[in-house]
Amino acid sequence: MFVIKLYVLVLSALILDNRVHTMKTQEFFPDAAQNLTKINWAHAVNNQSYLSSTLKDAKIDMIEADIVLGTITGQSDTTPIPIMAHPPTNTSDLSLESFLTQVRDFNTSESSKKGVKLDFKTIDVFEASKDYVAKFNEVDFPIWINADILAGPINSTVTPVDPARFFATAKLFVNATLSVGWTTNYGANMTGSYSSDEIEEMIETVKKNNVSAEITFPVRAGLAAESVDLLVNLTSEFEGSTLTIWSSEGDHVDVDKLRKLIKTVGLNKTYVDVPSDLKEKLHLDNLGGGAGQFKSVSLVGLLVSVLVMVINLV
Ligand SMILES: *[C@@H]1O[C@H](CO)[C@@H](O)[C@H](O)[C@H]1NC(C)=O
Ligand SMILES: *[C@@H]1O[C@H](CO)[C@@H](O)[C@H](O)[C@H]1NC(C)=O
Ligand SMILES: *[C@@H]1O[C@H](CO)[C@@H](O)[C@H](O)[C@H]1NC(C)=O
Ligand SMILES: *[C@@H]1O[C@H](CO)[C@@H](O)[C@H](O)[C@H]1NC(C)=O
Ligand SMILES: *[C@@H]1O[C@H](CO)[C@@H](O)[C@H](O)[C@H]1NC(C)=O
Ligand SMILES: *[C@@H]1O[C@H](CO)[C@@H](O)[C@H](O)[C@H]1NC(C)=O
Ligand SMILES: *[C@@H]1O[C@H](CO)[C@@H](O)[C@H](O)[C@H]1NC(C)=O
Ligand SMILES: *[C@@H]1O[C@H](CO)[C@@H](O)[C@H](O)[C@H]1NC(C)=O
Ligand SMILES: *[C@@H]1O[C@H](CO)[C@@H](O)[C@H](O)[C@H]1NC(C)=O
Ligand SMILES: CC(=O)N[C@H]1CO[C@H](CO)[C@@H](O)[C@@H]1O
Repeated sequence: MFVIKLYVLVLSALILDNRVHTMKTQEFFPDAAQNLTKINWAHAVNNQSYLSSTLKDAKIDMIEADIVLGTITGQSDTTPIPIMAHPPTNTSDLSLESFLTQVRDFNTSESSKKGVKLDFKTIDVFEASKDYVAKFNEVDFPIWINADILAGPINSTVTPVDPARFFATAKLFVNATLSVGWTTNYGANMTGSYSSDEIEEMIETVKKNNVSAEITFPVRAGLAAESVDLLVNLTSEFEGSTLTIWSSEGDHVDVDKLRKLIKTVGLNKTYVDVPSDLKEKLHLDNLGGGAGQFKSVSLVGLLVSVLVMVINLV
């Protein structure tokens, strides 16, 4: 019995070792590769009950969660470890290690599949987490590593994650998606936009750090809607980069302008992680013509009809 167990262990270690590692999001969700807005998100999955229900929810594709240094509720150990929580909370019933283990086990045993976006709130917790994440970077599901590395609108006073230290540690995760954004100060009764200085600073920071991993820029819906030209320029600076539009519950958002942003940047370059009422208002099923992919579809259609006409004539 023991020998068999040992054999199975060694064998699975060998198989794991030869595995092709962490998958790109578009390869993992091929049905959404040309329309990233099809990917459905669960946001702030920072406790065990929400993680359990999210894993059971077949509609969810990507799980977004926040990580801070803190302690596990009910445990006497007071040494801070990476836990799932949003500041100022620093206790949770879920550690990062347990969170990742559960998503990995789910991906191994279920026919459905999910990726994760890990929002590291400080450079200290990211550096303390790298060994846990490295373990799971060897497994076939998308891992996004998010941090707000620059101060952003509107004059946000939240301390950003140090960009140089962030990219130095992130270099370990060549197959992860790096999600790098700005701290924000925004809400219900506010209007504002990203400034050209803020966009320039991001372009310079990413270039300076020789990033080779895939990049997505998380942008807050209400601010992004007022920054269409700047954000189009930002994504065009980095080949293969995408936007991830997110929003807090209740944020003021100009829906028409946000639709224009998604249409201009393209459905194949825009993830949409916003509350469901806002996603419905966007009417993504009816973005209207003008996006490149619609043009190429109709061009093909035109060619086919011309061909059919020619064949009919002959
Ligand atoms: C990244 O992916 C490539 C190709 O799938 C694989 O060979 C490599 O080992 C992976 N690297 C890491 C650090 O996971
Ligand atoms: C778990 O997280 C969800 C979403 O953030 C929240 O609505 C819920 O109240 C949390 N549950 C507990 C027990 O903290
Ligand atoms: C959690 O926050 C409280 C209140 O700010 C603080 O007293 C405590 O030291 C923090 N615990 C950890 C582990 O950071
Ligand atoms: C943000 O800061 C700039 C420069 O200090 C200032 O001109 C601007 O009025 C501030 N904006 C808001 C909304 O406070
Ligand atoms: C926004 O404005 C409305 C109406 O003026 C008010 O009732 C609400 O409390 C305000 N919300 C915030 C977050 O300031
Ligand atoms: C980026 O690459 C350049 C040129 O190879 C090098 O001089 C620079 O030190 C690198 N920067 C970082 C942060 O690795
Ligand atoms: C976008 O980039 C183009 C070409 O580099 C430039 O002419 C234009 O001013 C930029 N637009 C904005 C809003 O920064
Ligand atoms: C893109 O996905 C959205 C769902 O988010 C859907 O409503 C829309 O019809 C899709 N558009 C295209 C062109 O596939
Ligand atoms: C997105 O779609 C446009 C229009 O069809 C195409 O030109 C572009 O190459 C596509 N980009 C990606 C990353 O697939
Ligand atoms: C590690 C692992 O087995 N990952 C799996 C996650 O789920 C997808 C879909 O079932 C599989 O293709 C992966 O191999």
